Amino acid sequence: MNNDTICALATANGMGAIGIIRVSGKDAFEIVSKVFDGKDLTKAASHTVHYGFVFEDQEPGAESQGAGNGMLGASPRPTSIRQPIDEVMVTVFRAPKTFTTEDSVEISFHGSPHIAKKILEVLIKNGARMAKAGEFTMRAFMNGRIDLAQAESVADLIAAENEVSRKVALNQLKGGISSEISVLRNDLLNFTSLIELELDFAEEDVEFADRKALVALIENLKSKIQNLLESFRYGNAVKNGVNVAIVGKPNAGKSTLLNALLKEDRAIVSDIAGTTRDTIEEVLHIKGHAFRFIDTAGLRETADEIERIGVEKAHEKIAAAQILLYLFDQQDSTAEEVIDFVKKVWRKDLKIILLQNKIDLTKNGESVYFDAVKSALLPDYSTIYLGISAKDKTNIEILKNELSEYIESLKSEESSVVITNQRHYEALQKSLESVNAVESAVSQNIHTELLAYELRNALEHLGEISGEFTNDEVLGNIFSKFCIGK
Ligand SMILES: Nc1nc2c(ncn2[C@@H]2O[C@H](COP(=O)(O)OP(=O)(O)OP(=O)(O)O)[C@@H](O)[C@H]2O)c(=O)[nH]1
Ligand SMILES: [Mg+2]
Repeated sequence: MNNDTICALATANGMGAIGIIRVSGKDAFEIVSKVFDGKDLTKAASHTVHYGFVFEDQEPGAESQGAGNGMLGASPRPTSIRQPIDEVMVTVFRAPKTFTTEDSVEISFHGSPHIAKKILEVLIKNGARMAKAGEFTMRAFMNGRIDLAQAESVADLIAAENEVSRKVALNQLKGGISSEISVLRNDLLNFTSLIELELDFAEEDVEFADRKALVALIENLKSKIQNLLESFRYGNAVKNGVNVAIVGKPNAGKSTLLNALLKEDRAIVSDIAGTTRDTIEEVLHIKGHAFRFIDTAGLRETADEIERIGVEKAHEKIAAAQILLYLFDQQDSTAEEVIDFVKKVWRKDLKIILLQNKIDLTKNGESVYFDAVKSALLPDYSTIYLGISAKDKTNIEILKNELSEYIESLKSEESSVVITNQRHYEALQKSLESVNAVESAVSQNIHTELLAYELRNALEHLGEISGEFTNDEVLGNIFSKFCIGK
């Protein structure tokens, strides 16, 4: 990796009180000093801030339309004129205690996109180059300041839109996942070294690695990896939000419920069956978790082509949901219909909440099918049953509590570390597969060479998460998703 000097706007592109341009690389101080009239930055102490102006060199005549340019052939070519671009504060960070571990400078200017563009131009003219997406963070990783999982958490932290995802990303940035994985890897590494030592003494038929202890370690590894894998259901919900599909027959009150949850008239409500055609999605944060509520077309057989497409879409939304709110109205549905529906869409990873709507119309707000439905579905189909009135907003808060409690219940009790990243999840799955392969290699007393091979595989997959084993394609893929300046 080259260590040329890179620059980019670090703040959001747009107007603001202050904008910040980051410069990093071996010539950072020299390049910025060339365009800065304040202190000589090459002599400035680390972590100090300096006031001054950033200048650009303007060609003479650039403003006076070139009048008289070159007329007196004998006179020397006039030198360019320095013009201030903006009044700035410049912060100096000396290697190695910087984000990238390289010499770095941050220029704080008045937050105008035009000024940002001009400052970047003079930096580039003086030897810096525009940073690629994620290049600052990539340098931090390449220079060993953070591992790959931590680098990825920088992106997650910036993207965090609620409390829980912020906390999880921060924990990852502090090295939570990396340290959990490295403990697992180290144990495995010790064994691998012993097994490889056996290979060196192959003729002597010795056993350095205690097979019984290896089996115990494998058991331990398996359960720890499984815990991490399980945490992904929660982690994914934290990072990407939870899809909650609102489904039911036409007129059940789905759109009324969406509006009640959002506390605004988002979807059209009418007593004409088949009002909602397209799906309507809105995100609502409940107790620090993001829920994506999806109102769908009422489920029924229909000759109307557009409505039929809507019903098809509703089925797709059920397939992609983590939580299903099935709304029914006792005037229009039987307990059998509700039970049949649950059995039809049942999946292990789908939480079904049965909502009997319009309890304002039943006697004493009774949940009429509760007993019948519960006894028919338990114990195999675990559901929640709740009577609500979407119109009167009765029990809507209870529903919200049920939703956030369900998400909290996905949290693993075994491990405080939460996997939120699809790449980590896949690496853990591969690790588990190879640990299983090690296990069967040991139990079948397979040749040491093969055992060593399986062990190395497991080590590699575990090492993928922190970036100990990786390739340029994977790195390119990760960092290209960052924005420029990160
Ligand atoms: N009494 C009463 N009426 C309700 C309640 N919820 C909805 N309604 C009425 O039921 C009718 C249908 O409501 P919608 O919210 O449009 O129903 P939907 O399930 O979205 O219907 P489609 O979009 O056609 O599938 C409207 O007249 C609502 O006012 C409720 O809790 N109580
Ligand atoms: Mg509707």
